[in-house]
Amino acid sequence: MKKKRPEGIKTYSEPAGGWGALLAVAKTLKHQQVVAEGTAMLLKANQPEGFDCPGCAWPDPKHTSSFEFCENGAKAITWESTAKRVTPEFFSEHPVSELWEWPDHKLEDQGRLTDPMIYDAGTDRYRQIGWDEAFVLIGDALRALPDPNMAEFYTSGRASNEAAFLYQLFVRAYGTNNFPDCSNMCHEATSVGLPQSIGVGKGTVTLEDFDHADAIFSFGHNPGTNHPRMMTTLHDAARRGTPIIVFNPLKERALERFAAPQNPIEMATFSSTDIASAYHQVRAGGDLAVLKGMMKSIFERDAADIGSGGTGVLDRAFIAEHTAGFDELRRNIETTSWETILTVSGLTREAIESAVDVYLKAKNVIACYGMGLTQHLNGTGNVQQLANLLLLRGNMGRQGAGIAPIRGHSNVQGDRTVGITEIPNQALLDGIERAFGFRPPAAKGHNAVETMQAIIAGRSKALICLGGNFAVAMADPDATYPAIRKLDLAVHLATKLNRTHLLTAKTTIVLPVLGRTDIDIQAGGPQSTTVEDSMSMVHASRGFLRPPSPQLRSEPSIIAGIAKATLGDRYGIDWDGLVANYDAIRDKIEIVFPEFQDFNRRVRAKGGFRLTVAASERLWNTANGRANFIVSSGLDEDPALNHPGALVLMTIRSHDQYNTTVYSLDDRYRGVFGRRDIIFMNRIDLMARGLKEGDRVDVVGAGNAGFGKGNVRAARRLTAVEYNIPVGSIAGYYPELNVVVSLDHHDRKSGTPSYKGVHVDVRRSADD
Ligand SMILES: Nc1nc2c(c(=O)[nH]1)N[C@H]1C(S)=C(S)[C@@H](COP(=O)(O)OP(=O)(O)OC[C@H]3O[C@@H](n4cnc5c(=O)[nH]c(N)nc54)[C@H](O)[C@@H]3O)O[C@H]1N2
Ligand SMILES: Nc1nc2c(c(=O)[nH]1)N[C@H]1C(S)=C(S)[C@@H](COP(=O)(O)OP(=O)(O)OC[C@H]3O[C@@H](n4cnc5c(=O)[nH]c(N)nc54)[C@H](O)[C@@H]3O)O[C@H]1N2
Ligand SMILES: [Mo]
Repeated sequence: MKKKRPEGIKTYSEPAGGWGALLAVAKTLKHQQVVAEGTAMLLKANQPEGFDCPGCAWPDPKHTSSFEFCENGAKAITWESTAKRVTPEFFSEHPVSELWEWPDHKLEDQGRLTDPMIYDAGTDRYRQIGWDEAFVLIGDALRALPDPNMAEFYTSGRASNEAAFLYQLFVRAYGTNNFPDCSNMCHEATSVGLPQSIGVGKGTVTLEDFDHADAIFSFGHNPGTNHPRMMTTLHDAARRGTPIIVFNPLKERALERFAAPQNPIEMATFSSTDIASAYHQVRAGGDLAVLKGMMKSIFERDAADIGSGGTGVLDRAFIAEHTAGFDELRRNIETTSWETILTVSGLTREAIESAVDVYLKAKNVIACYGMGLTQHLNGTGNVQQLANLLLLRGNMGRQGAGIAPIRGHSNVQGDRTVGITEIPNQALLDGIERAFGFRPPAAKGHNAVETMQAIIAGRSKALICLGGNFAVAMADPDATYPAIRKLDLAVHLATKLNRTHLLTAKTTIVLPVLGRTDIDIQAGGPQSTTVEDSMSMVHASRGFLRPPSPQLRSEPSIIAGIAKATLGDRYGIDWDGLVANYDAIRDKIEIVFPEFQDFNRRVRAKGGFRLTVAASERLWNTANGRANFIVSSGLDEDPALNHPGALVLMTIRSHDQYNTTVYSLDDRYRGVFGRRDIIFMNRIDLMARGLKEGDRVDVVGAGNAGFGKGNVRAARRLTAVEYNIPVGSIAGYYPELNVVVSLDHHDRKSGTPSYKGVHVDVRRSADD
């Protein structure tokens, strides 16, 4: 007998991509009432002469000018180029307390912000304000703080290099390094882990390297949804017969099979290509065990080979010439038992050995990874163990081999490159002094978690956000929301309305910005901005849609306005001159960061240019000048060791969302339609709790004190969905589940919140 499934839950058996994707784009275009130009815009995306898609940070294939179809890129673009508007009239009709009750999806779906607005507590409404008046209020409030370190300056990774560079210049001239950043919640484990391992916090491969890889390993990322243009690369590799080994608790459809919308045969015949040659459903948080297991097997095979007269399976010449720490690593791996490795990973010995077979057979290996590795208590350790695995066979700094962190926001990597960091190094401080003649503060500032802690403690009194939806993206809203409401000043540069804007402080100002798709005209004429993708390629981007309102200003010009109102002519920085023509900003970037040498000329070349990544040339900018094998002790993410009986919750993205932006309530590939209030669980975990699919449940956070000790962190009345997921792991949607994540549940080394390793229990809802 066929079981009745909960409402909106189906089994989706189509491949990813294909006709389903084309249909989804058509729907989005209609829903957003995209202006006619918007459709033409889609055709320009990721073209050498076009603009950079705000959807993700995957690079564009060089030298091609054919339109690369991407369903979620299309959604990102149409979402921005919508014909819907949020006007002063909208705000006068809806008090903030009413808007607060709206779902996140509905808030953003109202369209583009058209005017600068200030919150009026008397009427509980936002009302229009002039730009200059807004700048003066912000400047006065910032100058009124007794210490610049009492202000926090958040950046979300859509900001261009030019905007981010001006922003960090302003903030450092103001006097602080408080730079919380979306990257702190994302690839911070990469930014902290890889510099220690290989001397650079970025990936070492280029797009071309994928053509030369003999095997591709994929850990914890979902490209069919989050980096759809990567599917072209994986699809090509799979068709060439390159093994693709996936480690992911969920069977993500695009990693199983994919129909390329630009492949006429697959489209006409409804066929598809298998992507993963082996798919290992590791337990959430089990990657450290997998990686240690693979290395353990490699050491065992190496010893056996040498024992029988061979030369071993390691790249000994590379290890001797380029690395340090090999013996310590081997000792650490030898002390880790197979029993622990298998329990924590949830995989069989055969599965791990089969992955090692592929790894050792391949001359050149690329390892890709995403949030499944970084957003864990041991995120930095995970990243470093992956680097160790590659270094054992010299899979770093040669063609067809290397490490590929798959970045999030389209310019999150670039923002970091041009100075958004709470820990400025000597070179950055010297560079700013060289370019602008002042010495910026050197003291470490706040990252995202530290920012929220300072706001909660009342130590910080102002928050300025260059984009994003900071409060919703962070953990523990029960603690952060009331704290943000106590600030003196909250300022948001934004394209669309979101919940963080509704957390009103003493003075709250929302400033509408031009998006990536909009034409940006300054005193010196139409401007382009630049971005850096996941593979360190820097290229120009120019929007060409008419802006949604004549009131909108560009991010650089707004930052300059705030800077002038705050700093006057401190240090003699010519803010107007910088904004008149962004070439002037790029000239300064080049002085501060010599790797941008000849920036304005090189960025005008077709396809842009690649920033040097020393590790790609086997130059190791580490303290000891070598690539380091780094030990990560224990397998301490085993939930049983921390909270007996706990389940491990991973908070993930649906197919129809962009971070906190929810395009629709569907998650097609996972068979979820019209809802997000669900939790994916294994049948065994359901049965163990006397539950079945369709039951209403509460997900209760374990916190630090363990369960039941006055802990009220919970997401209530979710519907349990029986799903193909390892026993002990459960999954639900970000950001709704951030209520169960505690703020101090983060990677000890990088501060990355452990969004994929939340210790929870699931209980039947009380009133059910
Ligand atoms: N359309 C769209 N594109 C996006 C985004 C978006 O929200 N929507 N967000 C952008 C941003 S900022 C980012 S950072 C990236 C995010 O891109 P991804 O890194 O793909 O992020 P997630 O969807 O959060 O999770 C990735 C995968 O990790 C798996 N996973 C969870 N826990 C574990 C684990 O412990 N081990 C392993 N091996 N796997 C695990 C999940 O099953 C899921 O498949 O995408 C960017 N691009
Ligand atoms: N539980 C859980 N939490 C997570 C994650 C997770 O996997 N699980 N992922 C984390 C990750 S990887 C990230 S990167 C963060 C994301 O955190 P954020 O980057 O802060 O969040 P977004 O949802 O991308 O921000 C959306 C808002 O950005 C604004 N915006 C869009 N385009 C522009 C633009 O061009 N300019 C400006 N100024 N504003 C713009 C719009 O107003 C929109 O409402 O969330 C993190 N939080
Ligand atoms: Mo991200």
